[in-house]
Amino acid sequence: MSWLTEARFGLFVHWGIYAAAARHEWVKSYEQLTDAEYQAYFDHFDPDLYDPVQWAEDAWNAGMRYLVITTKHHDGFCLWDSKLTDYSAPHTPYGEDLLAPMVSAFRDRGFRIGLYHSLLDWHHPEFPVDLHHPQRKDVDFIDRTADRDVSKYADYLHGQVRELLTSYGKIDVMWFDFSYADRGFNAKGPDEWRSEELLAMVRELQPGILVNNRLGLGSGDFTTPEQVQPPGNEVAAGNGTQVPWEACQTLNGSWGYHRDNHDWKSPALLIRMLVDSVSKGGNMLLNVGPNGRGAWEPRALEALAGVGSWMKLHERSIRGCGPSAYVPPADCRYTQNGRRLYLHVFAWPMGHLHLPGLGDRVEYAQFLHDASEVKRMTVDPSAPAHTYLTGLPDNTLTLKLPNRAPEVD
Ligand code: JFZ
Repeated sequence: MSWLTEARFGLFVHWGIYAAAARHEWVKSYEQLTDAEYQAYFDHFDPDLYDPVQWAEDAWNAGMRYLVITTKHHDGFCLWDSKLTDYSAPHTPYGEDLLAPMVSAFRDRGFRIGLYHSLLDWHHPEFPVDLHHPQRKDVDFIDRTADRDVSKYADYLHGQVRELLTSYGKIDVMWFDFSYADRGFNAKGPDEWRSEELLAMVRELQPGILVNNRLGLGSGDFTTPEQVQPPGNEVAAGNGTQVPWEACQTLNGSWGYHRDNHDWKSPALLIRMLVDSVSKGGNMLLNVGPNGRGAWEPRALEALAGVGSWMKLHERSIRGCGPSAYVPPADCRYTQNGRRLYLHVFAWPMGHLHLPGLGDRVEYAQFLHDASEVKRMTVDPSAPAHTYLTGLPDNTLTLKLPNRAPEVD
C-alpha cells in the first residue's frame, strides 16, 4: 500500500472509440445509440498521433507517478488484443494493440501501472439490458434480448481480466467500475459479476496488487470518491477505520475527450484540489481524455503544465505527505511529513497569519519555493488596542507575510 500513499498524485486516462464522437464516454447511453450507429466510431478509429512515450513524459512532468488506464469502458471496446473478442483496437483501422506500448512506456518512465476495467459491457451479447444500457428505452429490443445469460457474460469478464493480469507483467492496481445491485431491472453487483471469485483470481495472479472498491464488496484496498473533494478523511464503511482513498477528478467534467465542453478547471484550482486531498489523507487521480488521433489536446497540456511547474517547487509538500494533527486557519491546509509541516495558503491574507497551537512547536519557518525565511511576529501584550493583535489564543504562532503571494505558477 505504501507506494500509493507515497505517490499521492496519479494519471487517469479514459480512451476508447468514444474519443471519436468527442462528446463524453457515455455518449452511446446518453444518446441511446444502437450498436450499428456506434460502429462508425470503431470504423474510423485511427489514432495516428498516438505516442505513449510522450504521454508518460507529460504526466511525469506534471508530477504524476502512477497510471490508471481504461482497458475497456462501458461500451465494451478493448484497447488490447483480447483473444475473447474482435471488438478491440487491433480490429480498427489503427490495427494494433494500444495497451502494450502504453504499459511499457509508463513503466519505463517510472510509473506504477493500474488497469481500469468496466464491469458493465454494452456490447457483449449476453449482457442483460439494464437502466444504464443504451437501448434501455427500446421495449422491442429488451424483449428480443430477454434470454441473455449474465453468467456467460461473467465468464467473459473473468477471462478478460485473466488476460490482462497475465500478459502485461506486474500490475499494481486493478480498478473495477462499477456495481449497482439495487438500481432497477437487471441491476448488477457482486452476485452477477461473481466478485468474490473474481477478486480471488486477481490476487492469485498478481499478489500485492491493490484493488479498488467498486466490485460491491465494501471498501476494497482503497476507495474512489469521484468528482468530489471529500469533506473529511474517508472512513471505511462498517468498521470505522480509515482507508486510503483517491479523489478521481476530471479536467473539464468529462472523462472521455469532449470537444465542446469548455468548463475547464484552472491549474490553480487543480493544485488546491491536490493539496486538499493530501491534507485529508487522500490521493488525487486526475484524468486526461486523449482525442481520436491519440493526442492530448492543448487545453489539457496547459492545465498539466501549470500543475507541473508548481509541483517542481512544491513536490516535497505532496509526495510522502499526509494529514496533520494541527488545525489550519481558514482558507489554509496543512500537509505533514514527519517533523516538516507544510502550510498551504489558498487565499492570501494581509500581513499576518495566526497559527494556533504552533507557538512553541516551530523551530524555523520558510517559504518552500525559494527557502526564504518567514519571520515570526511576537505580539506585545501591552501594545495599543488599535493593533487588534491582542486576544489570540495562547501558543499561537503569528507569521509575517509580504503583501503578495510568491508568484510560482
Ligand atoms: C464511472 C463511469 O461511469 C465513468 O464513465 C467514469 O469512468 C468514472 C471514473 O467512473 O462513473 C461512475 C460510476 C459509478 C457511479 C457514478 C459514476 N455511481 O455508482 O453513482
